[in-house]
Parts: sequence; structure tokens; C-alpha cells
Amino acid sequence: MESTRKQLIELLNNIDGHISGQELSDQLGISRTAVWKHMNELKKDGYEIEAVQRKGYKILSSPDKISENTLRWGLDTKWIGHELYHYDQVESTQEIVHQLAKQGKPHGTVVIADEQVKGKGRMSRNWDSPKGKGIWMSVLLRPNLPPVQAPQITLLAATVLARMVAERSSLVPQIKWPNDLLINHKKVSGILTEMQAEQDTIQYIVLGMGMNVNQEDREIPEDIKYKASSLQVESGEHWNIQQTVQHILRLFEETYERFESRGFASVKQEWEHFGYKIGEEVTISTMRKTWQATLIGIEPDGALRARSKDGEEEKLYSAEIHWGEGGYH
Ligand code: BTX
Repeated sequence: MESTRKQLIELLNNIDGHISGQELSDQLGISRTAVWKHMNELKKDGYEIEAVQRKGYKILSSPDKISENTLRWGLDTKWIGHELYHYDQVESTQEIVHQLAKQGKPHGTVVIADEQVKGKGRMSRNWDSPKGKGIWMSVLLRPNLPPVQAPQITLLAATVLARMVAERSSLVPQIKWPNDLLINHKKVSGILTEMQAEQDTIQYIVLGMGMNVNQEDREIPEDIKYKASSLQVESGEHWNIQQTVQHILRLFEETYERFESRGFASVKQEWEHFGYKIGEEVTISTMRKTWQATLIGIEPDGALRARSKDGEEEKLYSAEIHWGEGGYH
């Protein structure tokens, strides 16, 4: 049943014009009545379908409201999202994935919610996650890596989000070290990586990705407006959340597999391609000093490499960077 529906959606999506009931019935090996029933089910799930006499059916728009079913349909991944849980409202998708990890759920399990009432940022900060406006999603990963390499997964995730935005729009995404996604200097996405590790092995990672998608300007909280934005505000267009999530999952799987087979170099290169102010001069402060430096790139351990005016290079792990024009910290 579910696979027929999946094939039906694929057929409808792959055709430019209309496709007749007869053709659908032939291709799917089901009766025309069954095709008609499936169409009604799709409409109930929020698909807008046009039926024209003698021409057939055409999908006008896919549902905006995501569900486990709509997210699974057409998701042609090998392992990510095969276990997928969608909730209308949660405190935080991170906590749910931690529980699922302890129950032994597999690598690639995804939890996504329409709304988070206690969305978490890094260092116990809050992450605003309004209903139906963004992607609030956590992925369970069981990488075969030593804990010191965990930051590479965060950097990888940032490149995936940046590439998704670049592939779906003409926006220019940039990654601000370590893992904020900026568009026009404003944060549209944040990543929170939590790790459960034992001595020298990672037990699991909960990778949380938050992305502001369809908030309108007035829906961005006043106190963060100067530094936060959404894909809709920046592009002037409404984004289909279901397709955007699927795009992220596909790219994530592909990038992760490349990372597994070829190592960190390809992630590093892509990160630096999107890197915010890489090659530019910024002011850096640590406990000891404040100095001007040019940002060069990232290191395999997640550090940021900077070169001071006298040519000395330094690896930064937790420095305060004054990003200058348009930036914030
Ligand atoms: P962060 O600590 O870098 O960012 C949090 C800071 O960003 C806040 O202190 C606030 O100033 C600002 N902020 C809060 N909400 C937003 C927002 N929606 N857009 C832009 N700026 C904001 C980044 O932490 C990591 C965020 C991860 C969120 C995901 S969502 C799925 C998963 N579940 C969960 O609870 N967290 C992760």
C-alpha cells in the first residue's frame, strides 16, 4: 500500500504535464478505482491535485504540513530516515533521540517536530522553534570515530545545510565558525551536537539541526532580529518544508558516506568554500590578548586557524571573534 503510494507520487512528480488514470493504473498494476482512491487519500494528506478530463492528473502542490508519511514518500536514502519519528510538539527533539539511542535505535534515526517548546542551543541557550515555521530535527549517529573527531560531524552538517540552501535558491549561505549558517550576515540555522562517549569510542551522537524556514519578518523575536533571519525572509519565497527536509537528508547521507570513505579533507574543503570571512581579517580576543588576524580555515579537530600580521599561525578553539561589519558574536 505504502509503496504503491510512493510510486504514484513519483510518477506524478516525474511528469511535466498530466498523466491519465489509465496510464497510472497500467504502470502501478492496480485498478482505476484504486488509483482514484489513492488520489483521494493524497488530497486528504494535503496534496493539491488537479484532475482534467481526458488528460488526467497532476500534482499542483505537496502538503506543507509534514508527517511521517509525507517525509518518507520519495525519500530514496539508504539509511538516514528509515526510522523516522514526527511529532507536532516536543520539548526538544534532542531529548527524544537520546532516549531512542538508549533503546538501541539505529544509525540514521531521525526525529522531527513542528514545534519545540524547550528548543536547546549550545551552552544551555534557548533555540526559538515556532510551530510549522522551521526544521527542528535531530539525527542519531553511531560513527566509528574517536571522540576527538566528533567536531567533524558538526562541520559536515553545516556544509550540508549550506549546500542545500545553495542548491535550492540563489541565496549565498555562509558558515560562521564553528557552525552557524548565515545568510546576508544573519543566522538562519544552528547546529547542536551532543555526544555520548566512552574513553576512546563514541557511543552515539545526537546531531540537532535547527533551521528557520518560513518565519516572516514580524515572526522573528525582537531580541534576536538584528542577528537572526529565515529562508523566507531572505529569499522572499515560501519554502516547502517536506522537500527541504528530504533534500537535507539526501545530501547528509551522501556527504557522510564520502566522509567515511575519503576522510575529512572533502568536508574541510567544502566548509572553507562556504566559510564566513575565511581569507578576511577579524579581531580575535582570548583571555590573554586581543589581536588582528586573517582567518585561514579549519583543522581536523574543528579548530579555526588564523594568521596574525607577523605571520604567526594559531589554532583557535574557544576565542571570541569580533566579526566586524554586519556580524555579531
Ligand atoms: P547557539 O547557542 O549557537 O544559538 C542560540 C542563540 O541564538 C540564542 O542564544 C539566541 O541568541 C539565538 N537564537 C535563538 N533562537 C534562534 C533562532 N531560531 N534563529 C536564530 N537565532 C536564534 C545553536 O545554538 C544550536 C541550535 C540547535 C537547534 C536544534 S533544533 C533541533 C534540535 N533540538 C533542540 O532542542 N536543539 C536542536
